[in-house]
Amino acid sequence: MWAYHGAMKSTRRQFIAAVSGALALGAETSNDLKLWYRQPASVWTDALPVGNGRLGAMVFGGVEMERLALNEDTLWSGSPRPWNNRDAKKVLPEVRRLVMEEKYHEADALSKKMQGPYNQSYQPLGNLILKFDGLEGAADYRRELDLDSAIASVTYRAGGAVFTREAFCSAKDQVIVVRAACDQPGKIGFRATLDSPVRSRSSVTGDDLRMTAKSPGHVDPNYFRTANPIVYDDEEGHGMRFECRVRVVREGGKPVDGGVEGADAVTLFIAAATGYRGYDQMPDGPVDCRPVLDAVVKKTYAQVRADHITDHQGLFRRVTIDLGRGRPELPTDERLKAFQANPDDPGLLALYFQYGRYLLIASSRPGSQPANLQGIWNDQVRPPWSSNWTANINVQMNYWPAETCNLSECHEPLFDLIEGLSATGAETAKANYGASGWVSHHNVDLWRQSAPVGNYGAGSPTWANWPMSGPWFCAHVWEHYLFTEDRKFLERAYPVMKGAAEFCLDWLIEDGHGKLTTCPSFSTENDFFAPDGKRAETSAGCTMDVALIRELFANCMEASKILGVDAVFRGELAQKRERLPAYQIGRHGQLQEWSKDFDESTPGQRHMSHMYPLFPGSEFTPRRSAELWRASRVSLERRLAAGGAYTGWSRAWAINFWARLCDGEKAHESLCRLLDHSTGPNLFDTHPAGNSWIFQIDGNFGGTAAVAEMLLQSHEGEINILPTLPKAWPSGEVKGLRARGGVTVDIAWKNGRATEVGLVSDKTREHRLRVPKGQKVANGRADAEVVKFQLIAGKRRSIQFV
Ligand code: FUC
Repeated sequence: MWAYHGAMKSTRRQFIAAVSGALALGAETSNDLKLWYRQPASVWTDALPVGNGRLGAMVFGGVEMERLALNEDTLWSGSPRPWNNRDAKKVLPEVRRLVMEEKYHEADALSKKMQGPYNQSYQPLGNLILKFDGLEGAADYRRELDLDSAIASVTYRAGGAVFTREAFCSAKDQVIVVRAACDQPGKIGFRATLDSPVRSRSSVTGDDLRMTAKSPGHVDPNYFRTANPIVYDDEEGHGMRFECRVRVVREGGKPVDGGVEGADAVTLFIAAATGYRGYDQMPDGPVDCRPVLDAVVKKTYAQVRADHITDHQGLFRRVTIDLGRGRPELPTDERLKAFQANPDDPGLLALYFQYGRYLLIASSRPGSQPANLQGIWNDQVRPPWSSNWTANINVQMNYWPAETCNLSECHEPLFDLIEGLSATGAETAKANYGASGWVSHHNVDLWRQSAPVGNYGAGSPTWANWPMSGPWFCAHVWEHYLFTEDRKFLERAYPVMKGAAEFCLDWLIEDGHGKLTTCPSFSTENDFFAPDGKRAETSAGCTMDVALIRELFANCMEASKILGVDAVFRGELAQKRERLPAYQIGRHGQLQEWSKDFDESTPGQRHMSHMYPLFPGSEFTPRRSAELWRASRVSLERRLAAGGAYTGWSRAWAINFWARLCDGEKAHESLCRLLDHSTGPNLFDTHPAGNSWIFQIDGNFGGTAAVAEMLLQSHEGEINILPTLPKAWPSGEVKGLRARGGVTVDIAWKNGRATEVGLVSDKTREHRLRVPKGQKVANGRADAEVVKFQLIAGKRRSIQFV
C-alpha cells in the first residue's frame, strides 16, 4: 500500500505555481516548438518521447488509461561472450586470391566463413499503466510535447473540471516524472501497474510499486529466422537483472490497493536500475532504485520540474531558428498531412530541425549509452535490427548534428563506445585477421561486439563482413576536435585513431600494380554484376574503403603533428597514403563505386557510401577537387533517378549531399520528401518494412544535420554562410550554430541575401569568412571572396553584408 508521503505535502499552491510557471515559459518561447494532437496515441509510434540520455519513455496520453512505455539504455540481452572467429585468418589469403583472380562468387562464399555469432538486442524496460477513475465525457483534449521545456503534457475537461498531466525525464534527478493534477480538489484517482515484455515480477512495497526482472541471456536479431530466438539462461551467459520502481507522492486523498483515490494531485517518480557494470563485466551489479527515489522526493515537484527545465534549456536554447511562416495552429499530424499536399510550411521544417536536437539531448548525454537505431525508445524484445548500433551509416548519422547544432557534449557517449570498441576490436583484429590495431564491423551492441556477425554464414558479406567502421568512427573523434580544438580530448582520442590506422596499415595489401588495396572489400550493402552477369559482393579496394583510409591517415598525421608525437609513424602513413588508389570516374561520368567500373545490381540502392568524401567527409569540394565533386553529383542523380533514398536515413543523406553540392532547390526538395515520405505522426523518422514502416531515428538526426549544413558550412577552413539557401526560405535567422575552429555563428538573411553574421570565437584567433556570392561585406572590398577577422575570445563580432 502506498503511504502518504509527507515531504510533498499539500499543495494547491504548488500546483498553481507549476502551471503558472508553464504559462510564463510559454509566453517567452515560440509557439512553433510544440508537437500537438487532438487525440491520445493509439499505437507506440504515435506516442511522444521524453528522455534524459539514460532513461526514456514514450507517453501515450490516454484519458482513462495512460501508458508510459519505459526504457533504460543499458538494458540489453546477453553478457560479454566470445565472438571472434580464429578461422577467419585461415581463409583470408584464399579470399584474397579468389578476388584477385576475379572469382567473386567463390570469394563471397568463403567470406561467410569469416563470420561469427550475432550481436545482442536492446530490450524494453516495461510499461507503467495508470487507469484513471470517472472521466466519462472528457472534452477539449490536447496532447503536446514542448521541445523547449522537454515536457509532454495532456489537458482535458471532464465533469466541469480541467485535468492536467505532465511527464518529463529529468537528467538532474535521474527519474521520469509524471504528475496528474486538476483545477478542483479531490479529483485525482487511479490504479497503477508495472509490467514488462521480459520475465518480471511486480509488487507493492511500502510507498513503491516495484518490478524486478531479468533480460534474456540471448536474443537473435528480428530478421534472423531461428527456432529459439529468445533464450533466458544459456550455457554461455545469462541476462541482466533490473529493477523499476515508482514512488507515488499524493497530495490529499487516500491510498487504495495499487492506487490513489480523491487526491488533489499526484506525482509519480519512476526510477530504473540494471546490473550493467561495463561492457566487459558480467551484468550482475546491484540493482536498487531507492537511493535515487529517496533523494528526489526531498524536493518539491516545482523544484524538480524547474531543475529539469533549466538543465534541458542549457542545451536546447543554444540554437534558435526561423525559416519563415508556419502552421502551428494545426495539430502536428494534420500539419504533416497538409504539408504533403502543400509544403509551404517552412515552420514545420524548423520544428523538425529542433526536434532532432531535442531527440539527441533526450537520447545521448555524457555518461549514457549512445543513441541507438531507435535512440533510446524501444518496446520490443526483438526490435528491428536489434535496435543496435549499426555502424555502416546509421549510428554515425545519429551524430551528424552533434557538433554543428551546438550539442557537442551529446557526442560524448559515442566516444565512450569507440574507446570500448578499440579494446574489443584489438582482440578481433588479432584473432580474426592476425592484424595489429583495432577493427570493428557492421553491428555493435552493449558488449562492444567488434567482429563480423552473421551466425557463421547466415549474413551477407556486404554488410556482415564490412571491416571499416573503425575509420568511420574515428572521423567523429577528429571532427569533435576540429569543432572544439580541445587538446586534452585529442590526447585521449589520438591512441584510438592511431589504433584504427595501424589496423588499416596491416589490412592494406599490394594490388599487383604498384598500389595498395583492401581485400576483401565491400561497398556497403550494394552488390555488383560480376563479369558473368551474376550478382557479387566481395571485391578489392572499394571507393569507400579508400576514402575512409585516406581520411583517417590524413587526420592521424595532423593529430600527431599537433601533439608533437610519432614522427616516424606519420612518415609511414604519408608514404602509404600516397600509394592508395586514385578515385576514378566511371563511364557514366559517375564517381566509381568499385575499383572496377562494375554495374551496380541495385542502381537505386539506399546506401551511397562511395560518396563519403562529399559528405560526411570533405575531400570533394568545388575548390579542392571540382571534377570529383561533379562526378559525385552524377552518382547522386543516378541513385535518385533509380528510386534511391527510399528510407528516411538515405533521404537524409541525400539532403546532406545536396547541401555540399550547394544546390538549394534539390536540397529543399529532398528535405520535403523526408517529411512527406519518411516521417511518422510524432515526427519520428521511418524506414519501410513490407507494406508498413518502422521507426528508425537516424533520419531525424540526418535531417537536422542537413538543415544546419544548408545554412552553414566550415569544412574548407572557412566559415561559409548560406551555401545552400533554397528559394522557399527567402528570409530568416538562425542563431547558435557551430563552425569548426570553435566559433558560434548567428546568421540573418532577407530576400535570399545575407544581411548579418554574428561570430563568437572560443579562442582569440583569426577566422576566415567566405562572402556570400554576389554580396560584399559592408564597407569591404567588392571583389573579396574571403575576408579574415581577428576575433577576441567570447566577444561577439557582427558583420553586415550588402
Ligand atoms: C542497414 C540498412 C538498413 C537499415 C539497417 C538498420 O542494414 O541497410 O536500411 O537501416 O541498417
